[in-house]
Formats: sequence, structure tokens, C-alpha cells
Amino acid sequence: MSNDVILGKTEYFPGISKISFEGTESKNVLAFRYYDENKVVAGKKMRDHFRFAAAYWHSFCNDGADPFGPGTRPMPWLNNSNPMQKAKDKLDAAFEFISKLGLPYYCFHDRDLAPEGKDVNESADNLKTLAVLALEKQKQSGVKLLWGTANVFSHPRYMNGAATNPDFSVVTHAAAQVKAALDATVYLGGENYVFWGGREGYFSLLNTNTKREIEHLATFLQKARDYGRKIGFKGTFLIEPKPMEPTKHQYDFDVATVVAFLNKYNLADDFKINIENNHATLAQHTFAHEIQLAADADLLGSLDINQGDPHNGWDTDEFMINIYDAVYAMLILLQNNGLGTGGMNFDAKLRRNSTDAEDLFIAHISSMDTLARGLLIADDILKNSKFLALRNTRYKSFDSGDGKRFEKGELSLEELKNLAVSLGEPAQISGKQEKFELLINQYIK
Ligand code: XLS
Ligand code: NI
Ligand code: NI
Repeated sequence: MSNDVILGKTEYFPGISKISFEGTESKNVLAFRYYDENKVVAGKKMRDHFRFAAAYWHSFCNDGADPFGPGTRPMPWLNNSNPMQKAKDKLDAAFEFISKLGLPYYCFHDRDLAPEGKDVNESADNLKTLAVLALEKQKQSGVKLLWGTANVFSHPRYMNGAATNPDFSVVTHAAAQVKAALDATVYLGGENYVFWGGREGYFSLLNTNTKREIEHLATFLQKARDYGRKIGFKGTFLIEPKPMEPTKHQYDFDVATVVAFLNKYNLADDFKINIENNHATLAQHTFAHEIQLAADADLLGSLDINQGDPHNGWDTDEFMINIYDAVYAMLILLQNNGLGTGGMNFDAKLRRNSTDAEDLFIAHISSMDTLARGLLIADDILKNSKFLALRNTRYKSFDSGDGKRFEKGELSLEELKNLAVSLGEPAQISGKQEKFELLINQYIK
């Protein structure tokens, strides 16, 4: 099952070979302790529960530069001054890393894979050239594309937005980019296509017509959907909510907002939601809250795996190591039958002062093991504890009789009033939160 290691002309991570599973006794930081890809849990191989993916932008493009200083991390694949050669070297580094780690998938923005050209057509050609090379790498390694997307937020032309830009000519450029990115995604057999609207929002209501902008976004997505289906895209379109950053207010604020938007604009048959932990916390929600709401709406698409820092507000995109987040997420996924065409993309970056080649491996291994451990714990809880029974008991008054008739919509408000009279004052029923919490901790081992 494991991918073969794929090296280019240069080996960019020398001294690191294929990462293997060694079990919980191992103290080797370059081995898996929990993630055993072929181990069957809850009827499915671990590999298929997670469908882990590398994020091209953080792992192969980001050298640690921040607004206060330049990059710190040596990334020899970014040294060539010719942008197309640089993109090819980057592809070599990416597939070396992905195949050594044994990730089954990767994700990219158009501009991660290939540089912008001098005009729309040259940019599309650059992407095509790199897609041909990427397909070769996919074939050699068995690695697949989880999703593609277009970066319509970095170039200065998008400073006022992409699909929601008040200037129509900018909207056309965003469309051109999305078209080329969809072409590349379909060519590479991508299983999903993502829209993250980093600049789809506003800084000031004073200069913004929100109604028109949101309608433009909907029309744009409908046209992208129609084009994708026309060229044979069978996968899932995904919207990735985030409440803010870089824009002060982003239209795709959180899962609840996106659910309403997809339903209002008839997009819910083709689109689902890509949920990112740090975006959830930016919106004052937990990761589990967002996953649960999407699952309830039948719109759970895929996950961007990372975590924020509890002590500051912004999108720090740290590697997820919080075991509670993993357990809560896996509890929902197990009850929801998994992620469908989605997967788990490591939308996370190394700290600026993590500068050794092995650090990128350690970060991914740590996060993969956290989720694998979360899966094992969640499976144990669901199979061997009273967790679900306890929760269901809270709702047992709706399982039969008048409660059931209410659920079916068979009781009028007057009938409900009469029942209140005959039932009298309800007995006090404890919510048992502390018992639920204790139960979860009993299974974390
Ligand atoms: C940024 C987003 C971005 C998307 C893809 O905060 O997470 O990386 O996942 O455009
Ligand atoms: Ni993010
Ligand atoms: Ni993301």
C-alpha cells in the first residue's frame, strides 16, 4: 500500500528514509507510534479514515518569512533564479517528502505549483506544464491529488477581492485563474476543488455593497461549478470558511453561514465544506462544533488540519497536537461514516525558528499520530462505553408518545399548552456534563 520513495536529481532530505510504524514503545521521533496505515479500525484501514494530504504552500513554498523578517529555513529547491526551473525543483522536493512520509495525497494552489506568467494565457500554460510533470510523479509514487485551488488573494490585483471585487475586470481575472486551476485539477484526477475566499469580504461597510458582492460570489461559484461539471469533474466542490484574516470580515464566516449560503444559492448538491481548526477558533467555535454542524447539514466535505494558539487570536497554523481536538473530531467522523471524497490536509506550518530538514517530518508525524491516537480512543469510546447511550437517554422523551408526535410536527401550539397543564412541572434532569468529561478521560490512554 505504501508509496514508493520518489527522488529527483537532487535528494533534498538526505539521511531520512521512508518513515515506518514502530508502535507505542518506540522513542524514535522519525517513526509512527500510532499511525499504522494498514491497521483496520472500525472496519476501515487507518489510511482510509484520514486520507492525509501535504499542503504544498506551507511545506514547500514557505521559508519562514514573516512581516518582521525574511525567511530562515534553507529550502534548496527554491534557489534557482528561473521561475519554471524553481517550480520543477520544488515538485521534486514535494514528492520526495510526500513519498518518504507515506502521505497518500497532496493539495495545491495554482501558484504553488507554477509561477504566474506575463499574462492570463502564459500563466495557464505554466500551470499546464507543471501539471504534466506532476501527473508523472503521481503515477510513479501512487500519490493522488486531494484538491486543487486557485490563489486569488496574493496578487495585488485582488486587493479589493476576487469574485466579490467591485471592479468587473478583476472578477474576470479570478475566473480565468479558477478555470485553469480546474483544468489542472481534473487533469490530475483531483477528488475535490476548494474555494477559500481570503479577500472575499470587506474592511469597511461604508465603501461596500455587501448584497451585490455576495450575489457575485454565488454567480461566480455557479459558473465555476458548471464549467467543472462540463469538463468532467466528478468530485466535490468545497468552500473553506474563515471569519477574518486577511480581510476584516469574510463572507464565508463559519460553517453555519456557509450552510445557509449554499442552500440559498442552490449550490448544496455540488458543494460541501472544508473545515479548518484554526479558522473555527478564529470564529469563536471549536473544531468539533464546526465538524458537527457540517455533518448535521450533510455538508461535511474535508478537513484542514492545524491548530491555533489559545493565547492569541490569529491564524498561527500550528501542527495539530491537541489530543482532545483529535478525539472529539474522530468521534463525529466515526458516527458520520468518514469524510467521503474529503481527507485531512496539513494546512500547518513550521515555526520560523524550526530550521532543520527533519523538522517538517517530525511535525507531520506528530500530527498524524495525534489523529491516529484520536481514532483509536474514539473507536474505543463508541464501542465500549456508555457515551452514546447516555446522550440518547437525554432525548428519550421524544422516542415515543406525544414527544414523538411533536417531532413529526403533529402537535399544535394549543395541544402543547394542554399537555403542559396535564404533565405539570417537569422533574429536574441533570445534564451530566462532568460525567461525560470524566468518561472521555477514562478512555484517553
Ligand atoms: C488560509 C487558508 C488557505 C486555504 C487554501 O487561511 O487556510 O490556506 O486552505 O486556500
Ligand atoms: Ni488557514
Ligand atoms: Ni486552509
